[in-house]
Amino acid sequence: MAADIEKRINELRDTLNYHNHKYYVEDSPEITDFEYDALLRELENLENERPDLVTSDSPTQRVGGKPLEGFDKVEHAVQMQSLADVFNESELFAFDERVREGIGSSVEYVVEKKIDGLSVSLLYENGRFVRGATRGDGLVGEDVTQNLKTIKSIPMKLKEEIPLIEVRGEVFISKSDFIKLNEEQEEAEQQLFANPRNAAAGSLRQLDPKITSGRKLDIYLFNIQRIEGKTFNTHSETLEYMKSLGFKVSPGYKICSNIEDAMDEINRIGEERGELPFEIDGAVVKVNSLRQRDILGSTTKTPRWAAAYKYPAEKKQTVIKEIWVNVGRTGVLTPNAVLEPVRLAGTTVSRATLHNMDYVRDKDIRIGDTVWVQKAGDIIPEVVEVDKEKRTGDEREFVMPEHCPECRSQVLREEGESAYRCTGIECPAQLFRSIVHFASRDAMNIDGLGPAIIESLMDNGFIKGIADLYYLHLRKDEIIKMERMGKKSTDNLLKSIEKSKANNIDRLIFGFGIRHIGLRAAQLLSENFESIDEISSASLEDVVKIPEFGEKMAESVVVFFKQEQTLDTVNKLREAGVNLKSFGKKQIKDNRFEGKTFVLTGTLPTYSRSEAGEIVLSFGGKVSGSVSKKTDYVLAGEEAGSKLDKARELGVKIIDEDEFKKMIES
Ligand code: 0OX
Repeated sequence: MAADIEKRINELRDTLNYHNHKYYVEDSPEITDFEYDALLRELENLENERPDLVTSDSPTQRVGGKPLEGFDKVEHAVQMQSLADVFNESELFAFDERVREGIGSSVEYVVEKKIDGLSVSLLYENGRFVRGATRGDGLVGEDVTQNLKTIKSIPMKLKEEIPLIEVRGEVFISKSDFIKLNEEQEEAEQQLFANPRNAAAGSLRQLDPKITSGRKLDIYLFNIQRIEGKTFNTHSETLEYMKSLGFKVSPGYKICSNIEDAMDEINRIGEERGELPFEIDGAVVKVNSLRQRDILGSTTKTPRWAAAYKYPAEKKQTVIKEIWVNVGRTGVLTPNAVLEPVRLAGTTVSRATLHNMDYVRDKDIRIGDTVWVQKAGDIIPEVVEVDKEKRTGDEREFVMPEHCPECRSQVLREEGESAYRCTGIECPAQLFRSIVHFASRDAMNIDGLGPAIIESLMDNGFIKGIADLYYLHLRKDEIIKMERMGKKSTDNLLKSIEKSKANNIDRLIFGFGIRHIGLRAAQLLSENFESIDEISSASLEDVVKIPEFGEKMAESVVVFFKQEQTLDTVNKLREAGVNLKSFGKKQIKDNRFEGKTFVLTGTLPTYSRSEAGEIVLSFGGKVSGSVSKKTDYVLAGEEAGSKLDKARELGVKIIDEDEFKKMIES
């Protein structure tokens, strides 16, 4: 029986490795994701029964490592050299002359695409992946093994059990996954990545492998750094050998019999560049013969047998027909140029971002201008320069609208910020996000109202603003008929909505998603005013008086409650019977947390963050939104992100919910 389990585990690992290779390396899957998942689950179950049989290269071990404190340093056994750049044909021909002079005969070259990502080395012992490292300065890099394991095209086990091989490649993210990732970053109000290379680097250098695992990283291998027990004559032989071991190798490399052929291939790649699914920052020309490479040798940093040909970023001229404003899901207004369509780096471009108002002003971009456009990181078209010589005098200056083009609410620009934001609580551009936030645990805590249901309710036209949630009971029959709903779920949903009517107003204020008003600020507003109506009619001076409140926060509150949409929403909430009166000041139980500051991050097992925050306050402590040296405790739950990293960096005490419970129960 025990032997049977072991046999089945090995069988499953081989099968999973085979299908993994088919899917991620060869791009020709033979089974469905569903079938793959079933096999993986079977393996997981067997490994749970026999934890002694779990090996680090098992397909189940790709994600699951714990967040690291930091990366270990790795000294590279073979230096990871960089490449000397050439920028045009004559520089390439000069490189070829130096090569031929060094060798004394003609040479064959290999031309590869230069993938724009992050260079890494992968070490295998007896056919098993044992360690991966970033290039660093070429001599010492960082150990990112856990993160590399999450990249499915990296084999954990090679097709041949050779004693030792170390290969080099480039980790990258495809253009389409880069765009998706930035959309997600925007959604989470996180910093956007400037280009796919930064996205790949940022993802690989995450201390928490779960974050890396959620990013769609891929790899192309292009060099054997060292190997035991095998020799080769040419670079192309090494590439083919790497392929036979199961690696995903530099795509479409070409052997060229002289530099003219190499130049033709470089030009061809330059033309198809825009159409490629991944970003390249040039082409690499390498001497094919390994013996000739040895003769040529290296300078301190770069090999004499290779060169990187850098393409100029393609730029085209066109005319700005109009400038219109896009309202993002976070309410930020972005000016966009509507262009006379122009073919650029593989696509027809008719829109280009102007980033923000500062950019428009600095470059003096006007409607009707003839401009140069380029693709930022070769993907997102942007206006880079105005051709002022072509001005006729008919150009018009662009002015940011004072009211949101989507919902007509006031647009607000805060001091020191370049972003203009819509302040409308019912702005359709922000609605989905607003409702998800309104229903969340720390806000109105409406059980059963998750993103999928919110989306269906919106698609069916049942909610156009948050107040509509409190009128959903009138449409009960229609909701029951919605996909995946039914009577029981509808009853439960309506019950949770009904229950939330009795919440204190701190939850409601936080739920409104007013800029700069987090949990603590919402609580302070509820403690310092008797009702939503009183906050609504408060002046800037009244609000700024609240201890801990700054100008920015106060202005944000006052502007928000001045909006017609806000008053309208508040009235609808009142008519629906939602509590708009404050429960008053929180009672302090005892002062055990006096002088102590807590930061709450991640999802806790039983408390919501606002519940935990209320407990801290009730014991006289303070809750802060950011970690600093002054923080005493970071209470961290699942998927705690940068705050946890910062706490580790600063050596702040980190506690989990159990420890927290002990502190409050004692
Ligand atoms: C790439 C790439 C980078 C190997 C030895 C010297 C330079 N980004 O795609 N580097 C190299 O070659 C290294 N080849 C490539 N294809």
